[in-house]
Amino acid sequence: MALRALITGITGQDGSYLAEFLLSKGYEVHGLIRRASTFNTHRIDHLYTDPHNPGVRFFLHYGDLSDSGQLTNLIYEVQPHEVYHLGAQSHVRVSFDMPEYTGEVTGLGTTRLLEAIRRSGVKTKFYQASSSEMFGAAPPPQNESTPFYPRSPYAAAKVYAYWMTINYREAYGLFACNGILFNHESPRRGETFVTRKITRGLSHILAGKEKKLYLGNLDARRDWGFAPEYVMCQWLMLQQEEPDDYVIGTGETHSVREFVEEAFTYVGVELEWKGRGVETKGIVTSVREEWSDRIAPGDVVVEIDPRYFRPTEVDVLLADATKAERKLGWKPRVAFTQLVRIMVDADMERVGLTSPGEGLKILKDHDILWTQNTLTM
Ligand code: NDP
Ligand code: GDR
Repeated sequence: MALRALITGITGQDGSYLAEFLLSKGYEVHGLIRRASTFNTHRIDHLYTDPHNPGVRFFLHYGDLSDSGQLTNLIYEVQPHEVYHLGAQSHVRVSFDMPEYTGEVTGLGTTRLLEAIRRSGVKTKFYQASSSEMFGAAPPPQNESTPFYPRSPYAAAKVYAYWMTINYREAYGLFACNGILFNHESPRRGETFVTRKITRGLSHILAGKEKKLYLGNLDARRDWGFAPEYVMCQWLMLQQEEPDDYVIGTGETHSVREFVEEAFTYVGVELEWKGRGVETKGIVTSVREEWSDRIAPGDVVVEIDPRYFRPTEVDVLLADATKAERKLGWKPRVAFTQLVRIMVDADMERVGLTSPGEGLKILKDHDILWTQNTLTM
C-alpha cells in the first residue's frame, strides 16, 4: 500500500517541489488548496490527472487554514501517514500590513491542524515549516540553540507555531518536527520575493518590457539555497527514528546588492552604485553587444523605493546546519552563484530570450539526480 502524504501550501513553491518528490517516491499525495476566482494551481498543473483515471496518486481538496472543521474532515478522510504543513501567509513585508491575518493563518493555522490531528486520533507524522526569520536580530551564525528574536508579525507567528509543534510532540507524543529553513529560492519562487523580483526584473529589462528595477534594502544579507534540495530535508526529517528540529541552510551569506550584481554580470551587464540610502542608484557601465539596443552605459536600472523597506529589518542570516549534515546526512549542492544562474536563465526563457545557459545546464544535471532520488544522499 502506498504511503499517503497531506501537504498544505501545495500550490506554493515548496509544496509543488515536495509533491513532485513524494510522487517520485511512490507516495499518494493529497494537497489542500484554496478556492480562488482565478486558477492558482499553475505550479502543480503538470502533476494533475483526472481523478477518475485508474492509478491516480495525486488529489486536491478545497479548504483553508482558517477553517478547523474542514481540516479535521480532511485528516479523517485522507488518513495521512505524513502531514507536511507548508501553508502560510509567507510574505514578511506583507505581514506588517496584515499582522492579524498573518497570526491567524501562519500561527493559529498550525494549531488548527495540530488539533485536527489530535482530535481525529489519526496516527501521522507532522512537519512544520519553521523559518530562519524566527532568529531575526540574533547574531549569526544561527543554529538550533540560537535564541529567537522575531522582527516581524510573520516571524512572531512562526515562533508561536514552532512552540505549538514542540508542545504537541511533548504533550501528546506526536512525531512532529520543525524544519528551520533559511531562504530557499528557485524559478518557481513567488514574484514578489527579492531574488525572483531581481531575476524577473532583469529579464524584463533585457526584453525591453521594463526600464528599471525598484528595490528596498540592498544591504540585508541572506543565506540563499535552492528549494528542491530543501524539500528533500522536509521528507528526511520525517524518516528519522525520533522527531527533532533542524536548521537547514548553505552556510554562505550574501547581500541583496550582491545578488543584483551577480545576476546582471552573468548576462554581461556591469553596474556601478551611486548615492546612499534611498538615493542609491544602480547605473550601467558596460553592456554586452546583444542588449545594446535595449540598455546603454549611463542608464539607471536599479532604484530604491522606500515602500519596500520594513519597519524592522532582519540584517544578517547565516545558517549553521551542522546538525542536519551530521544526523540527516544532508549537504546542499547548489551554491549562491549557481542559484542566481538557474533563476536568471529560467526568467530569460520565460520572456523568450536566449540565456547564457549555464543555469539551465546546472538545472538539467540536478533534475537527473532529483528524479533518481539521489540528490543529496
Ligand atoms: P509560498 O508563499 O510560495 O506558498 C504558500 C502556500 O500557502 C501557498 O500554497 C498558499 O496558497 C498557501 N496558503 C496561504 N494562505 C493559506 C490559507 N489561509 N489556507 C490554506 N493555504 C494557504 O511559500 P513557500 O513555498 O516559499 O514556503 C512554504 C512554507 O515554508 C511557508 O510556510 C513559508 O512560510 C515557509 N518558509 C519558506 C521559506 C522560503 O525561503 N521559501 C523559508 C522558511 C520557511 P495560495 O497559492 O492559494 O496562495
Ligand atoms: P524574506 O524574503 O523576508 O527573507 O522572507 P524576501 O525575499 O521578501 O526579502 C529578503 C530581503 O530582501 C530585502 N529586500 C526586498 N525584499 C522584497 N521582498 N522586495 C524588495 O523589493 C526588496 N528589496 C530588498 C528585504 O528587506 C529582506 O531583507 C522569505 C520568505 O520566504 C519567508 O516566508 C521565509 O520564512 C524566509 O524567507 C526565510
